[in-house]
Amino acid sequence: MNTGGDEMTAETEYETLLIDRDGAVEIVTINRPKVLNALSQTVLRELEQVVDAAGADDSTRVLIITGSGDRAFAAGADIAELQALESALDGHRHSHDAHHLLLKMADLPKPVIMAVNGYALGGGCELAMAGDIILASEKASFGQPEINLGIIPGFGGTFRLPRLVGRTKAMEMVLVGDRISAQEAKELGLVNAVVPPDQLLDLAIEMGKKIASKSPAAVKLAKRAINEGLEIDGRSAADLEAVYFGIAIGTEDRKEGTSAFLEKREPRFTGR
Ligand code: CO8
Repeated sequence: MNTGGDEMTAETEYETLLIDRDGAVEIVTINRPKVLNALSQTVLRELEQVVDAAGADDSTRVLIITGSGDRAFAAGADIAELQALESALDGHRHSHDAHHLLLKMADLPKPVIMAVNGYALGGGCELAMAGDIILASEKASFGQPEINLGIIPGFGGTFRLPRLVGRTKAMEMVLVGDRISAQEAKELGLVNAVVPPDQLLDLAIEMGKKIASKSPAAVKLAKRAINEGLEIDGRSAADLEAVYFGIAIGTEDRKEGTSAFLEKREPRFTGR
């Protein structure tokens, strides 16, 4: 792995996740390769812990989420756990709790880059779509195969997917349940870039470091403006953008960024 010269350091231990760090970029690997990194309740709970910790830690500026092994990012919710669910109420709670994690990720004032290294199916595809940037290996594939199990997507597939690829393709993916290739996902606007498998993490880290070098305040405001702006009408989004633009103008980082440009030097952003 190209670590850009910085030492990778191991951090807190989780049962289902591996954590590494490259400078201000934290790399989270879902580590259940025997079941293609299926998203058990433990995985979801631990991901939430990671997001909480990243939110509270100034030294983390970008999160990368990927899957262990060379086959899967995540092949969906853990089907053994789904099979054990007993009632509609159980199912509702399961989905509701999972949404809580993805909404936290959206609210995290730091970007999340999804490095999709293989199957991203069902909940795995939905987890990927909750990322701010989605990078895929040429071996990756995406799909919402829940229909084959007699259920529907419960982790954002019925509303994030149509917003990303349009109603027409989303309807097909959710009703037919077939997988699409990484290249097709790129053509649909579902992923930002497709690269050979051995370049995926390097690209994610390189992009993460580039973002980490910007003003954290501006990064946070930009992420919020885009996410919140997508959920409201255009006129309200323009108002919201003006508010966030004003906040950005009020930061020390704005003074530093504009001065550095005019003085023809690199900016030194502090997040204030
Ligand atoms: N859950 C549990 N175990 C799984 C899962 C899964 N989602 N996917 C694969 N596995 C296991 C298999 O059972 C198998 O275990 P074992 O070796 O013990 O038999 C192992 O992983 C390897 O899998 P396969 O032998 O099936 O590997 P193949 O190469 O033949 O096939 C596939 C790979 C195509 C990815 C295939 O495994 C597959 O179709 N997996 C299921 C995909 C799927 O249906 N995903 C959607 C699940 S439902 C969902 O995600 C709902 C989300 C909303 C819920 C909200 C709360 C979280």
